[in-house]
Amino acid sequence: RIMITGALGQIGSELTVKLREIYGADQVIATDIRKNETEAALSGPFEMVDVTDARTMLEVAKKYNVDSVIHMAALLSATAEANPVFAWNLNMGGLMNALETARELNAQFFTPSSIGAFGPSTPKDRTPQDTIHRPTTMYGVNKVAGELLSDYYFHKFGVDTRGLRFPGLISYVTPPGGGTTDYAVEIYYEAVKNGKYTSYIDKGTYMDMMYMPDALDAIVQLMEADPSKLKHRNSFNVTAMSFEPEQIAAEIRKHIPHFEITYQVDPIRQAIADSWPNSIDDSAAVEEWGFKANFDLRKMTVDMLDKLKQK
Ligand code: VAH
Repeated sequence: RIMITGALGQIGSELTVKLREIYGADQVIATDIRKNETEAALSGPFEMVDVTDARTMLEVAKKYNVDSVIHMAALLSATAEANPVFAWNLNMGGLMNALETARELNAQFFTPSSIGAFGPSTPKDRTPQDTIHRPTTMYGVNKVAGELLSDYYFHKFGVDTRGLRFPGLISYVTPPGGGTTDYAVEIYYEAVKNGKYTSYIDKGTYMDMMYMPDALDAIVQLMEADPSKLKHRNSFNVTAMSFEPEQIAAEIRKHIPHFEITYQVDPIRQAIADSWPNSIDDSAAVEEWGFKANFDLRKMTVDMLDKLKQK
C-alpha cells in the first residue's frame, strides 16, 4: 500500500487519483492536514496527518502497513520565501518524519525536488544533472538539503529513495499555491475567463515547465524503474519545455486571438525566477529509466484551454 502526504495539494490531488486507478483505490492512503470534498479525498482511504507530527504519521503508516511513502507535503518557493523559519520547520521536519517512517517500515520512498535546487552560480543553459547547487532561496535550501538527506537514507539505511527535480508544473485540476512558476497556470485561467492576463514574471524570463500528466507519469515510471539501472537517486532533472511569458501568450492567441498579456513584475518572485536555470538537461533520466515527456507548449495549450472551457 502507498501512503501519500500532501495528497490534496497541486501534485498530490492528481497523483492520488492516478495511483488509485493503477493500483486500486484501497491501496492508496491519502493524507493531508485538512480534508476537502475533492476526488482525492473521497475516492479511497483518507487520514488527517500533519507531517510535522511524527507519531501520527508513523501510526497511520503502520495502521495500513504501507510499503511506499510518497511525500508531497511542502511549502513552495514564494510562500517559503515569505515565511523562511516556518518553511524550514515544515519542509525539513516533514521530510525527516517521512524518511523515518519509510525506514521503520522498510518502505520505498519518493519526494520531489525542483529546478529551485539550483542557484545563480549554476550553469543556466542545459543545466547538468551533476553541478553546483548554491540556491539563494529558502525553498532551494530545503530542496538541496532534502536531496542530500534522501540520498543519505539510501546509502546509510538502504531505504529505496527516489526523487525528481520538477520544473514548473501546469494543471487545470487543482490551482497551485505559492509557487513562482504559477503565472504559467494563472495565464490559462485568466485567458479563458477574461481574455487577458497581467504577469508578475517579466517577459524574457525563461523557466522549465511540464504539463501535469507528464509529471505524474514520470513519478510512476521512476518508482517502477529497475533499481540496478539507477546511477542517481535524488534527484533526477526532468523537463518538457522551456518558455518565457511572451511565448505562452502567443500560443494562447492561436486559440483566443484577442488575448492580451501585460506585465506588473513582482520583484520577489522575479528574483526567485532569475536565480533558477533557463533550461535543464534531463539526459540522465532518459538514459537511466527512459523518461519521455509527451506534452510540448502547443499540445499542452490545446488541452489546458479545452479542459478549462469545460470547467
Ligand atoms: C514553485 N512550482 O514555483 C514550484 C516549483 C520549479 C517550480 O518548485 O515554487
